[in-house]
Amino acid sequence: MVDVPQLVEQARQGRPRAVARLISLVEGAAPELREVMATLAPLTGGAYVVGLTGSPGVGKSTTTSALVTAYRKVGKRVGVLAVDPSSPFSGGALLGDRVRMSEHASDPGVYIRSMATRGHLGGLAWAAPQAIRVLDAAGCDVILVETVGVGQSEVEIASQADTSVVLLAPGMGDGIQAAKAGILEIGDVYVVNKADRDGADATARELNHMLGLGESRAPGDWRPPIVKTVAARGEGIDEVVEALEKHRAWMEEGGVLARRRLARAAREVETIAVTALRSRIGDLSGDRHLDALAERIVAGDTDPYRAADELVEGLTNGA
Ligand SMILES: Nc1nc2c(ncn2[C@@H]2O[C@H](COP(=O)(O)OP(=O)(O)OP(=O)(O)O)[C@@H](O)[C@H]2O)c(=O)[nH]1
Ligand SMILES: [Mg+2]
Repeated sequence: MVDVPQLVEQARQGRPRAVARLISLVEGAAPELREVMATLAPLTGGAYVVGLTGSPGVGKSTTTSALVTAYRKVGKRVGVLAVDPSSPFSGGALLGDRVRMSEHASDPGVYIRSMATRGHLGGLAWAAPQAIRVLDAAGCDVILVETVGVGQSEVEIASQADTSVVLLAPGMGDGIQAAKAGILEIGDVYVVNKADRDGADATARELNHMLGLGESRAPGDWRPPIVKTVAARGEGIDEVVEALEKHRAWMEEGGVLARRRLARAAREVETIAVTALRSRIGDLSGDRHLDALAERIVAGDTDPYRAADELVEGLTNGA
């Protein structure tokens, strides 16, 4: 038996093993998951969640690590969640990340966790947001969420963040790749990393053009800044922090932060409900009620839409 309230209390005191245990309960969809989430609920909402996305090798982990250093300097507690939506394994692509973050491994003010989100339990789309809740309740002031890979899942995870950072690097045809993947539009802050290489200015210009950043905006609208960095040497990182703080202040002033968090909560409920429904429907193969509906469809007595309505109603009423 897991003593959830005790575990949560220890996590709040900053004990890394308690935080790790809680995230494992979440990730494994343990029977205690509901009690964990219920216990955490009143303790969340204090953390600022920053998502970092971009093509493989662009420098997300290096930038994340440098941001951790910057936030630690001003005494913030930092959580790092590296999410790999394409892999059923924790580790793998994320192993390199651990190496790059190793300088923070012994810092009790930093909590680092990798998470694979594919492979079981309906894609675990719901798991990353719940892991963020654990870090939030554990008292992290800032949570940095790095997503490996490019694609829809990345956009999905970015939507869990208060502020999304999109990273590019010169000479990778990156702008076009990112545009194709649909991640170009989601940035609140853009980082052109590896500015020590040729072409950083050109990449920044191209980005500026593609996003129409030079065009005029309505007063009060957010104009996403483009920051050039050499994350490997920590250059430009203070400017990234400054851009993040500006975006956060802008969101707080205009009520955008509250609206984003409402939308996020709504999506969380939706994802959990859909996952639950899907798993109940999956449990139905060979079910008599479903078989009977199928027979009625084949016989022309009902249509698949009416049958689906009946099925869903039956499932939710039986809850
Ligand atoms: N020249 C140069 N190399 C950098 C810079 N930042 C990171 N790198 C190198 O780029 C490589 C990839 O960096 P990572 O931080 O692992 O990139 P990532 O985006 O996290 O990679 P994945 O997690 O595999 O998608 C590493 O070898 C880094 O040392 C930089 O500013 N300049
Ligand atoms: Mg990485």
